[in-house]
This record gives sequence, structure tokens and C-alpha cells, in this order.
Amino acid sequence: RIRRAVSPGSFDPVTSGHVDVLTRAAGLFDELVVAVLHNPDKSGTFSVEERIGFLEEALAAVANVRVVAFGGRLIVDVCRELDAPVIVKGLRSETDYAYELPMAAMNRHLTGVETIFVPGDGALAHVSSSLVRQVASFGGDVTGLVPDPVRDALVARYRQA
Ligand code: COD
Repeated sequence: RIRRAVSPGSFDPVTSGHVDVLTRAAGLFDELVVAVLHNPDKSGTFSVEERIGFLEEALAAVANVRVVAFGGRLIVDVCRELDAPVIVKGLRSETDYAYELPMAAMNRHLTGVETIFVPGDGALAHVSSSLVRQVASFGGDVTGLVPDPVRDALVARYRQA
């Protein structure tokens, strides 16, 4: 039986923190499916297609990763459909843990799916998609905080705006 895990997130956009956690998580399973949340009520900075493209490019060297979109339904239903008994999430801090713990318990309550946490690299603990967007929107340098193609896309996006 294939050991498959799902790693969900908004990834708007993918950061170096995500890439680190997803790469290490992929090493633990036969296949890692990265599930990008498509929220029609929140248009986001990048479209779901753009976010998937950035993820695929950033994870191109990791053979056992697949990127999909999901929306309008529970992550546990995505896991069930993919036959994945595990959700993997990165943890930066106690704040992440406090946010993630009830979700992990709820997801296990719903279908029995387990959540495994991978500690983030401490050097990237301050990196979030929202802070990166904020810094880039005011012209700050986000080199190293996101993959280079994402940095270039952020610069282009906020130059237009
Ligand atoms: N280092 C380590 N980990 C990191 C870092 C970093 N620098 N940055 C982010 N992460 C982790 C986050 O802790 C998170 O686990 C993951 O990466 C994704 O981050 P984001 O910001 O892209 O994603 P979020 O937090 O917006 O994603 C929320 C979900 C989409 C996962 C969640 O809302 C969800 O599962 N929704 C689906 C609907 C559902 O099932 N709801 C009920 C849940 S009980």
C-alpha cells in the first residue's frame, strides 16, 4: 500500500519555509500531495494556477510530490479521496501549534486522519506568506525568503499596482 500524505495550505505565495518543510515531509512518505486551498471569497494575491505553478517549480527536484487545488470542501474529504491517512503541516511557533492543534483534533474526529507536524527551520521562523507580501508591496527585498521566481513575480505584481 502506498504511504501517501497531504499537505494543505494557501501558499499565496509559497515561501522558503514551505519549501523546506514540504521537501523534508516528502522524504517521509511514498507520495506527498500538496493541496492548495482555492477560496472563491478571497481572491488572493496570486491565482490558484499561479500558486500551483510556483510550487511545482520550487519542488521540481522532489520526485514524489504532486500539487493539486481544492476548495469548497473539507481537507479530510480530500484525504479520503486520495487514500491518504495523514496530513503533514509545518510548525513555526507556539502560535502555529495553538492554531493547528484544534484543527488536527477536529480532522481526526471527522475521519480518523492523523496530523503530523514537522518543525520548521528556525532560520525561517519569521517567514509567512502574508509578511512576505507586505514587505514586497512596500519595495522591501524578499530574496531568500521565497524562491527567486516568486520574488520576481512579487516585484512585478507590486510594480504594476
Ligand atoms: N516554516 C514552517 N512551516 C510553515 C512556515 C515556515 N516558515 N510558513 C508556513 N508554514 C506552515 C503553516 O504552519 C501551515 O501549516 C502551512 O505551512 C501552510 O501555510 P499557509 O499560510 O499557506 O496556509 P494556511 O494556514 O492559510 O492554510 C490553512 C488550511 C488551508 C490548511 C486550512 O484552512 C484548511 O485545512 N482548510 C480546509 C477546510 C477544512 O477542512 N476546514 C476544517 C479544518 S478542521
